[in-house]
Amino acid sequence: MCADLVSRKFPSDCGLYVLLDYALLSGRILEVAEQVLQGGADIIQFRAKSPSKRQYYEETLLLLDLARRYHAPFVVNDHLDIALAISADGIHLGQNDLPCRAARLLVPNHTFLGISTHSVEQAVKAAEEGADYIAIGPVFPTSTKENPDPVVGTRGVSEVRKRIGSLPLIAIGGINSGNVAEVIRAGADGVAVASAVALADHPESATRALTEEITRARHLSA
Ligand code: 3NM
Repeated sequence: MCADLVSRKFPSDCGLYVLLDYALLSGRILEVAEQVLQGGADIIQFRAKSPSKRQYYEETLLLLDLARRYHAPFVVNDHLDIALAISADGIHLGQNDLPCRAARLLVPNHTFLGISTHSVEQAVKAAEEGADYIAIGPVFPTSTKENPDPVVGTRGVSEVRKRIGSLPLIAIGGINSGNVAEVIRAGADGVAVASAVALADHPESATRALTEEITRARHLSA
């Protein structure tokens, strides 16, 4: 266990982290972003694999402005240059992006750096290389990510929790209001969701239902 690995900047009380996925939401991103912020999402991230960098940048500016109005941290996925250019609150990188150690040299102190991991080994490495939070997944099967890694289950969440001390741990992949409690009980500080809100008839109510479940599960595990 690495008890000294404590994040300096990531909001450690983050329960619900919403991924605004371009492919799921195309054309509705701003509308749904506002609904999830009204529903109590703690953090929003813009995730887009297809648009050009310029398009990503333009969308990002609009989302940043919205997030600022709700005082919610805004995270850029993959594009470190865009995160720096717009002074995003955080940058999130995957296993095929710039390694954590290299990104750490470029990311300013006031910007938090999150890393997607899919095994205990990757999570420990990211923690040792200076990640401010770790995302572990997929916890359950997901259709949102192309070619997802094998599911790690709630057991994977517990194993990572034991190895990274108090560094914030965000679980991701197939999480919804029906299974979020077991993920929190397994040791995640919070969860990241895409389809559970993007595909809901009422994204705001779906967000609220998730945050309520997270609060309940935290009280029961305390
Ligand atoms: N990353 P949903 S799973 C973007 O395992 C992403 O790192 C994952 O979407 C990982 O909540 C995933 O719809 C998809 O399952 C999350």
